[in-house]
Amino acid sequence: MFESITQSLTESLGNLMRGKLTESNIKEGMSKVRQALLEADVNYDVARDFCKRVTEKSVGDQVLKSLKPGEQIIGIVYKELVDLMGPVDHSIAIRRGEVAVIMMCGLQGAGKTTTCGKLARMLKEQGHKPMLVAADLQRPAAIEQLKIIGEGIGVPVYSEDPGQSTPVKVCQNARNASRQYECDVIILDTAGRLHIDDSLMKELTEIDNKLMPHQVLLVCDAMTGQDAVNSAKVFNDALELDGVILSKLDGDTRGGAALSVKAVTGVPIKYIGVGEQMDRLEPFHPDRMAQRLIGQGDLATLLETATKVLDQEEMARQQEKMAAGRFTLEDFLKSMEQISRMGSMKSLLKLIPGMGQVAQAMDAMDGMDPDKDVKRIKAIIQSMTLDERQNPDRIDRSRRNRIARGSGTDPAEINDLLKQFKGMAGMMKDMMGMGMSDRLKAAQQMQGAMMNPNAQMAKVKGSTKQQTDRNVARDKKKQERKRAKQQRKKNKRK
Ligand SMILES: Nc1nc2c(ncn2[C@@H]2O[C@H](COP(=O)(O)OP(=O)(O)O)[C@@H](O)[C@H]2O)c(=O)[nH]1
Ligand SMILES: [Mg+2]
Repeated sequence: MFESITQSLTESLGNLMRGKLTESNIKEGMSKVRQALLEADVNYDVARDFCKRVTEKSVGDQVLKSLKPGEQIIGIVYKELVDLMGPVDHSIAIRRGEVAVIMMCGLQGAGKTTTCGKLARMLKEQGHKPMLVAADLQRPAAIEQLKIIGEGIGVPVYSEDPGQSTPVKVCQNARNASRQYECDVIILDTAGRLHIDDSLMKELTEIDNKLMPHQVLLVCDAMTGQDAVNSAKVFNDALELDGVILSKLDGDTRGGAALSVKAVTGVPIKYIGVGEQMDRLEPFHPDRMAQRLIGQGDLATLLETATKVLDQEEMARQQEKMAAGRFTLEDFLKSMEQISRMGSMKSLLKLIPGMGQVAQAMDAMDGMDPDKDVKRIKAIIQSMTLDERQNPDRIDRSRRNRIARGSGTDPAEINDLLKQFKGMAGMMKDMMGMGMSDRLKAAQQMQGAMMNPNAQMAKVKGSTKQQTDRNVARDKKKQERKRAKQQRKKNKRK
């Protein structure tokens, strides 16, 4: 998400961090920031005002004479970015004994119907009983699409024969019917048009006036950049929006819409759509987004995704196996599958502070693709029998050739994987074997090393080196024993 603006913002801020800061080079730096914003399709006035504010706050004596002026300026940019996109109130007030009405609107193809489903799924997970309402009578297929979505997430869908009804009637009848189903929130999937026109606005204001929705949310396609912002403005004038949901942020969007919507319309982005599947809706957090934009990653989202999508029981089982030294290639495959549920390796890297540039560098280099490696390793393990996955020592040359053929790889690659896996399993066992306090110490050391790479790295390196030395020694001993055994067998035969 937002690769190029993140890169250019990080670069221009990085330049400010180096060298002596004066009023004139701050201004020069800010004009680069402004250019980066414009290239990301941020609204012209928004970009200009943003840089003006940052410059005003940065050139004062307080900043320039401070100990670390560069860092102060990054702090100012961060805070201004947060203010530009926020604040956001994600709550959707649903009172007991009352049916809350959420009205979705937007242009055709923006993602309304999909987002209705995502929102219903999210509310259901929060313990509510949502109902979807097919209020788009423009396209016959729209009702069918909503029904399929409702079935998939286990949420009832209210619809009427489009020839016999009107959108307003459908919505009113749905509200009455929702009591029968004991639903506490209904989500109206309204019609869109390719462009804003009077008939659309008339239809929507009528629903708005009759139903008095608790929330009117506009779904905007992030890929359309400033067009999305302009349409948000028109919709807001007619309907007084409570929030915007920016869809398709998983695509190759430049980010201009996300950065301008709030400033231009005064309406905050509440949620973002990051994929076609029903679980791809996230609350929008301006602080996390700002952190990401200035190249600081987003660990909060990473941890949230991890607790949401990883199977905690399975992870605990695997941890036990690691500790007991019974972690097999089968388990390795399972844990890789778990991690890929969180997204691609590259997208995960970008969430880790400081790793965004690494992911970008990988993009620039041929043959550096962690996702390809994962795919290859998966293919290799999948070409093994269950017995081989659990007892990799049984993989001899002929089995290795078979696995290589099955996975479209080279026998040498299988060898490498088996060797790496052996080393890794040993290291994991050592880690798990450490007491809680030792593990904490190791983690602290690692953290210290990250904050101050030169001072602490030696220690951490030392400890992993000790472990590898131990592993090498152990492997050597094992091999010697094996050789001695084979020799004894030979001697017997003679
Ligand atoms: N990649 C991606 N596609 C989306 C997202 N939201 C919706 N879509 C796709 O956009 C297309 C139009 O969506 P739809 O809900 O039918 O739009 P509507 O006309 O506004 O109801 C569909 O192919 C959706 O799968 C999203 O967040 N990411
Ligand atoms: Mg639709």
